[in-house]
Amino acid sequence: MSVAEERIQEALAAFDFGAPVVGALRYGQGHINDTFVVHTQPEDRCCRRFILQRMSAAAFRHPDELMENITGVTEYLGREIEKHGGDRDREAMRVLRPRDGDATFFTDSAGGAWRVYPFVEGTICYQSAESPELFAASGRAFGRFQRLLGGYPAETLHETIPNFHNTEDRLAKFKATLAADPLGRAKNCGPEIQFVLDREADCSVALNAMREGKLPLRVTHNDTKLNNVLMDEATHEGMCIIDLDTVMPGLVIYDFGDSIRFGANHSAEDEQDLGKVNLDVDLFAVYTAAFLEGAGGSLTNDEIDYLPWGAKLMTLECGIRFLTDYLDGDHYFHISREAQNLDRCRTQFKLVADMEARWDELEAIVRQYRK
Ligand code: ADP
Ligand code: GN1
Ligand code: MG
Repeated sequence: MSVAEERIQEALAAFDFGAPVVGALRYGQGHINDTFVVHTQPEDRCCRRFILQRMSAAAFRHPDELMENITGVTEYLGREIEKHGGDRDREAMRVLRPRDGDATFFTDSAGGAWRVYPFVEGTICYQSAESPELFAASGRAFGRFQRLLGGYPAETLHETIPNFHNTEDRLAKFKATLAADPLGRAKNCGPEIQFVLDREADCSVALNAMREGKLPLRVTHNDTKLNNVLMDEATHEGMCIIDLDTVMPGLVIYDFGDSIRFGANHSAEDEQDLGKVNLDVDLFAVYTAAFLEGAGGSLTNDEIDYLPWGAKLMTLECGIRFLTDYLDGDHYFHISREAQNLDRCRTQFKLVADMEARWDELEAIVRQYRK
């Protein structure tokens, strides 16, 4: 997905970076937004960097509502962090507003919505859990994030992507796309389609538990991949949670589960050799301990019991979303090669199969933390 140079220049001109801009380069490995790092050169200091992002129009229909959520959440987090004696500028993001008016983002002449954050320096963004300690640090950070937002007025949050983790709805959208099969790609993925159809009942498990009152709605991040937490370069502790586009009311098992999906294995999300894609149960155990520590005892026993379901459902759901996007022509997740979304779907389903095979072990791990 290329972003025209003129649009980038237009966006750069809309913000006051406090010093001349010397360049803007594509940055990061996010699947959704178009991200650039902006280098500036102040006269008397060394280079300062910013993150410039064009928010995905395919994912987010209402950038104004999205940015209202993000300014509300970052300001709230900033106050909580200061209250606890933390460093507000490194532990929470800030939004840099455009120079004119009081908007929190800039709309270019083609309708693209752009925002800017100061770059959180002295941090590393990892794409895979290089050590159990690192994965644990991300778990503590996401658990703490959940706890810090415990008092946030959830009713003021907009639903930036309706039904984001409504797995029943994801299944229905998959079936509709499969029925239309707009590009005739269904013939390439018979086993993957069957894998989903065989797990139709699973798609309702968390939602049923919520409807029965077992799992409460909380303010959750909903996209807790390892590359959405910046780690302190010196201590390797989780420093700053980023990618707040999907902070919305949700179930805590979603945040736990999405981290397991992405991090409790040793392969890339789009690995083509499925022999390399295996659930690491030890990493599952490490993350469970760390997330619950970060969350500070705030989870109920029911929530703890459903943690393995969070892992399985986030992984199944993500695989369903990749498969749907593949069938639909790759409009949602950025791709850099043909059939990448099908490869991503296959890794997710391999992990789901592993979770099913080792279900008793996962349940035994979480059971230790019941109160
Ligand atoms: P996407 O929704 O496309 O994943 P993200 O908001 O996660 O977009 O940003 C993509 C990448 O940009 C991140 O994985 C991270 O490497 C980097 N990034 C985003 N915000 C910051 C920031 N404030 N400071 C440093 N790096 C950042
Ligand atoms: C997207 O934005 P990013 O790259 O952190 C997606 C997640 C998926 C993930 C799969 C807003 O996350 O839901 O789980 O890709 N984010 C959105 O890697 O759809
Ligand atoms: Mg991201």
